Amino acid sequence: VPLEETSLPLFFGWFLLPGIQDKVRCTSMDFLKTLDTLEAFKKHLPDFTVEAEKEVDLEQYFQANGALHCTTKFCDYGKAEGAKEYADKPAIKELYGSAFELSLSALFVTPRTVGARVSLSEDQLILWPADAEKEAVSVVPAAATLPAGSHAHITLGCAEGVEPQQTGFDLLEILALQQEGQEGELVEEMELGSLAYYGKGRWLLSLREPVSAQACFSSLYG
Ligand code: 2AM
Repeated sequence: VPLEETSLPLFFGWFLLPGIQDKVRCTSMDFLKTLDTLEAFKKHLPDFTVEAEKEVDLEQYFQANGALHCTTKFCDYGKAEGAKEYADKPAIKELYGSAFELSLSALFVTPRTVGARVSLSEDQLILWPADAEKEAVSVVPAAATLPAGSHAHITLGCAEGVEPQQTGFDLLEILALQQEGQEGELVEEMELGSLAYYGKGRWLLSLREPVSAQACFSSLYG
């Protein structure tokens, strides 16, 4: 393979620093541990999994994958559309290796993924690809009408056989429902925040106190 084809990373993104990774994993585990004991969750279990009679241990159900990060641009070593244009942007080069504070504003769970919503600041949106939401349109049509940055997330775990890419689609689906005016069914005020149900096994916990996560803007060659 010629060098010019391998000089771009698998993806660019914000990588959470080790201490905060542990904290976010613990928060997510606490949430999963509580969620699967709630009567409301048990009531909607058939929406969550086809094996209706069984209980679900959510901590076992999802598999963690690698260092926690928020992908900005998936480059696939240069094969992804717009990869080179993104890597060549002055802001990307300037801010490469810089520290940021990401704001994690919600946790969500679906039968496929568990993730954290990242609410990007103006400064952080500079690193966000202009077409990030539009790229998801084939999977989530309403994504085209969502504000820039809506897709920003951290994958915390995937069900067996599910690709991490799914996490962002699951988030966009929930945000699209909210934009249509569906508030979700408020299920419970939890210690961490308010829990709402959006049907089809989709749960969103809006954090009372957003988690502030230190992260380094960098890339992974994988
Ligand atoms: P994620 O950002 O939702 O977690 C390496 O596979 C990383 O790139 C993962 O973090 C993954 O999903 C993301 N990723 C994989 N394929 C992708 C794609 N086609 N588009 C956008 N992101 C992708």
